[in-house]
Amino acid sequence: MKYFALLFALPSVVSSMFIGAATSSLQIEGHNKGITIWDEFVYDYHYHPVCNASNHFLQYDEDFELLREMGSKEYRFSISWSRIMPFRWMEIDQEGIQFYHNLLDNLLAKNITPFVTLYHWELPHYLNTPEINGWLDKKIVDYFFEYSLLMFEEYGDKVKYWMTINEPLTTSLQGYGETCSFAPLKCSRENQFLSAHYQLLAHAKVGHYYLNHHDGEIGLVINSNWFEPKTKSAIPNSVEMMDKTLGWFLNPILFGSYPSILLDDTIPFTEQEKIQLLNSYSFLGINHYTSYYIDDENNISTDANWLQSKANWLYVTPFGARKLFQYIHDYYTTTIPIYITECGMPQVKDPILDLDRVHYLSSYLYEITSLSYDNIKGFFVWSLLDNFEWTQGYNESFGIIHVDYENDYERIPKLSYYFLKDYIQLKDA
Ligand code: PNW
Repeated sequence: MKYFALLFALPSVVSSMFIGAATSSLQIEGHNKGITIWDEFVYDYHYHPVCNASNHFLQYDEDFELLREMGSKEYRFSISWSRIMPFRWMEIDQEGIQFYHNLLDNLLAKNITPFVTLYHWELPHYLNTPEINGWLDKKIVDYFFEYSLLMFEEYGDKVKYWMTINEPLTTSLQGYGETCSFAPLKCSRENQFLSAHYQLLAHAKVGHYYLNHHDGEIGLVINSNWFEPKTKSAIPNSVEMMDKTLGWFLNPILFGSYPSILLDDTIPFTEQEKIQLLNSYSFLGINHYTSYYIDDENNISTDANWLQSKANWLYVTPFGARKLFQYIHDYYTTTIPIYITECGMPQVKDPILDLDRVHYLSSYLYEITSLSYDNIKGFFVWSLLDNFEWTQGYNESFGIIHVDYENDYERIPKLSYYFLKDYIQLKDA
């Protein structure tokens, strides 16, 4: 199948930015070991259980074969802390260790470079107890550090690109703060800022250590929407909103301090913490999905003309992708390497001929590459497979490959998969 017609609108294929695909452990693997805070959460609040997710645990070879056939040479996935130590702290499960060796060996044999996230939200339940209070407890910084050292030792020869923590903003807002809808649902204003603080310290300690002791790259994965000022006079509100979201996590690692708008709510970093933060990364991971308007009264709104996705928070707003990366470039005047670690959408209806997703990906790629920034090195589509979308269970599919949950988890590539295949082929030609 060929869809070259779609590519006429895409001079962006001359960009050197690579196209990869991303997933996370809990969302695709299945056959989990141990209990995570998400298993407890979906049970307690009657959300859909994780079950065997996309059955990737058994079908990874087929999945990576599809990725290879698409032409991708980069793949982002995460290690499940709870598969490594399912039941007790430092009680290591050899089967779990071996599973990730198998994944890595399989990828490397297919010439695919692994980008590995150490933490993508599935905290083992024994680290969220009255004794160790998850991301609200300073002890978590050392737990995360020791777990990470073990991962570097075990997989360091095979992995040269690491990411510490996925979307600390989402964890702090949705798991511990004002949006209050995700595990572990321990929400208060104080917890919102405390959980962010410890995630930043955990990232800093691990990133700083890695860069001093290992030969490879490491970064934090920060998610950011774009807030478009509705009028010229709303620009300061837009900047303030960007500071409160992107800046909450980006300022600490770039400058060693929180943005000034957050100083009343946050704990200052010590000198030693600052040094660690400033030397904790060699690239930035940015997850970007959507944009909103912000007006003079700080109201957030959307536009009736924006194409909607199945997720109530996600609109198709390609202009915002360009503006976000322009903003990072101009406001932070940074040219450190950036990987777009997630970008994608769930269609309202999700047929195999997923034209909305093709539109989303082609327009976002066009806008991003039109900037011609050399430091934007790669783009990982979210996601390789349909998967477990947290509180939405299996109802919101982000995959470029359909998973038939009723029919032995059969994989069927969607049109967007072939679109990316052609896109990569044309780029590499
Ligand atoms: C990210 N929001 O989560 C996660 O990294 C993925 O695991 C997830 O599947 C993907 O994006 C799609 O949702 C987000 O409400 C969840 O703004 C919610 C939001 C943003 C990102």
